[in-house]
Amino acid sequence: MNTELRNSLTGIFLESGRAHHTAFIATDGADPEWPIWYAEYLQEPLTLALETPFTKSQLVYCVMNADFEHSARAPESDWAEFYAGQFIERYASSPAPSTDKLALYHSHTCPYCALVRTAIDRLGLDVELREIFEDPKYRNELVDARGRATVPVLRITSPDGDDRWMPESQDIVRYLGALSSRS
Ligand SMILES: N[C@@H](CCC(=O)N[C@@H](CS)C(=O)NCC(=O)O)C(=O)O
Repeated sequence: MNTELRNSLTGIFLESGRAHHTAFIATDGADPEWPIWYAEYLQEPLTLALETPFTKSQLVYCVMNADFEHSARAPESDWAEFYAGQFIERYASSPAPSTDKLALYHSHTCPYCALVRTAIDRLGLDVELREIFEDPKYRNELVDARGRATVPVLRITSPDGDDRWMPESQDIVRYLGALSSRS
């Protein structure tokens, strides 16, 4: 993975943490509206680093989601490094996309999944569809990897067998759009 970008994002998150602590020194860092503060602070540096025009509301959602994933999946790990990984997974361009294998974990009844399937059809991409209620094996794979069965999730498998699991219909559609415009 792109080490330079990872280090740069980790630095941005660490710096934001320090700035937040300074701003809320009187309450020892306590701030019930912390996602709003971070969204404001991070908008410019993340937009520049990831070349993605983030809105503040998108960042509120993203930092809350990164926080949730950090607590659920890797509470012992360094939060700034974890957030950097999350943002790279979702927003950085991925190398050699045409050699990655794509599989969508989805369900027929989920409207968010329908949005992704429509995008796949429109873009004419080769994505294997894995219905989690038709085949319990797929549901189990998803729960093993992500700790929950929320769909849609795009599984991106690199030629050397490394997996990335991308949740969120909008992120998936954006990612697929970027893939198809590069091919
Ligand atoms: N914000 C998510 C929403 C995904 C979502 O809510 N999926 C529902 C089905 S439509 C689900 O999997 N719910 C069951 C669960 O979370 O375990 C997205 O846009 O992908």
